[in-house]
Amino acid sequence: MTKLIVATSNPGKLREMQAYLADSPWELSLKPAELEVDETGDTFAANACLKASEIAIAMNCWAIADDSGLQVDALNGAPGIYSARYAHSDKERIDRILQELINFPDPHQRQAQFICAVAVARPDGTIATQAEGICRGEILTTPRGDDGFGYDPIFYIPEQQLTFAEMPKATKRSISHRGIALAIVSQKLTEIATNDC
Ligand code: ITT
Repeated sequence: MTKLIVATSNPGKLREMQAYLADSPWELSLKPAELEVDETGDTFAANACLKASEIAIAMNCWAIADDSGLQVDALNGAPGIYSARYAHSDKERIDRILQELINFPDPHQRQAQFICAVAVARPDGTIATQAEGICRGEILTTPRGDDGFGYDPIFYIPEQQLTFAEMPKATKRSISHRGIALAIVSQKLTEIATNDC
């Protein structure tokens, strides 16, 4: 089994990525906490490639990274690539979004989407494969649910009548931005493990 470093410091993401990749023919290993990458890209894809590449080179190993975030239509796509830097804690980030949407009370004014870009880098830092997933929903006026992480308690999926923080993990996995991106990448990872490693 070839080792694949999961290049994230976000425990919520890590849990989800491990679940998606549980059956893959790769031995997953977490990046050391002290290895941090500056997210200087101006797109989710650029930042995912940057994180995967830099960690791969630093550890001389295959690496997978995810750059993701929330885009709210009424806020012209904010917080977008700044989702992690929008405030200091998950609660403060949620409070800021709710405050900024205070003049948009109707669900149709509160449309939003999560985006996830995933990239896999070879030990020399070149990108072997990448994919993007999008999941559309609405921002609630108050948080609901205790599961998940980040903005999950305010992201509501009308078809399920549940927020990401209320739905079973398997449901989030099947419809989420990360699930869509990782479904594509994990198929590629199986091919790479068979042909290139
Ligand atoms: P790494 O860069 O170390 O992976 P990070 O938390 O800094 O961790 P990002 O820069 O990609 O990751 O920021 C993503 C932000 O969007 C962060 O605030 C997450 O909590 C949030 N986010 C991403 N996916 C999410 C999801 O499925 N549910 C809720 N919030 C999510």
